[in-house]
Amino acid sequence: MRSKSSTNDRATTSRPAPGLGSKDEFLTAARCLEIHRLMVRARVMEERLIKMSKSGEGYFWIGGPGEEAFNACLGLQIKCGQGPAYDFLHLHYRNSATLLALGMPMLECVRQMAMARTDTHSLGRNFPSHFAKKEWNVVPISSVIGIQWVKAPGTAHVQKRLGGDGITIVVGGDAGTAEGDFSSCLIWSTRPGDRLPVLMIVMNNGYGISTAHSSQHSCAAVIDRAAPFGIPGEVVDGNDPIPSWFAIRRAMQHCRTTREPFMLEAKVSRLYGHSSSSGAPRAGEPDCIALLEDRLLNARIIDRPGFDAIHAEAQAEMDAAVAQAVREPKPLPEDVDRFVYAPSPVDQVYPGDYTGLP
Ligand SMILES: Cc1ncc(C[n+]2csc(CCOP(=O)(O)OP(=O)(O)O)c2C)c(N)n1
Repeated sequence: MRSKSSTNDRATTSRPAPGLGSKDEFLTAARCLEIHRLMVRARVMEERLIKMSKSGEGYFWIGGPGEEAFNACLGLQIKCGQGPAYDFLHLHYRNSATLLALGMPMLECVRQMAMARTDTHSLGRNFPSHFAKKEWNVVPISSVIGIQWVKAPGTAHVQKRLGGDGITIVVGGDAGTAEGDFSSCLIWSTRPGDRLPVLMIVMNNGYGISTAHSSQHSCAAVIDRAAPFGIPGEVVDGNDPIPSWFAIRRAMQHCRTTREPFMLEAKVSRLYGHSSSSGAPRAGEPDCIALLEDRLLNARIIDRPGFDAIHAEAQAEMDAAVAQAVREPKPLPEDVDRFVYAPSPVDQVYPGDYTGLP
């Protein structure tokens, strides 16, 4: 683990500290509060989504409580836009804080949970937090784990060929790295003469559903598996936004400037179990929001009423989003295969046969 942030955030005078962290890795108070607010919005949203899955306003929940610190820092540093000049995002189903950091309103996430036809990510037909957003290069998130790893070298290849500093960011859980797709990513990102600007991020929460990481992987860290390919890596405490911010910054900088891959492994908590299928009970793991709030209070950057206002604001946004999304229309039968297959010239040759095979 490279760095622990902060050494001594506690203000020694009655004046607020200018920020959190150490001399080498320091975030201003304004940046800390921006990250904190995003983390709170993501948490409030996810906790309500869990309730929706239990109340019949939705049917299944999976999401990112416990990954907010790292994911908010990731979203704030992405070069966001459409096309290869911008970063491509091959995310997983625990990245809601990243999307909020990019500017997504909660309503978009709630519409997917409520299976509303207004859901722009999947027309109300996919699981929650399975985002797809062309304008931000968010490649559709699949519930088939691992496949993002094998798609990532494709967008990175285009980015390398066209020039510019756009990079490809691929995110997955630790258990998913046991899939062959992860190895394919390592191999295709490091072909001789064609190494690619892929930032590989492994969110290590210690489990794949109920399989403990220690029972599956024989190496000490997932990044050790990148070393034989010459891919540098770093393990970071993903529950702490300060080292996370700087590890992401270094990793992005490496990929942007060298046009080569890098691997980051973030150690995070899984605060509500795997999904609603395991009941989504609260786990007794470290909570990144509580940890950050303690430090912000100690540094006198904000007081308790300040936190209350931030939580209330997030709650109000979520209440309004739920009230709206549950009233909106559901998909129609004819929506079932809309946007599933892109039109192609073969359609005219073999009308009605999507495979294009004779
Ligand atoms: C190809 C495939 N195999 C199995 C599953 C079932 N499955 C869904 S999530 C999951 C565990 C994923 O664990 P990890 O990659 O560590 O991510 P986490 O959910 O812990 O964030 C499994 C096995 C699946 N969706 N797709």
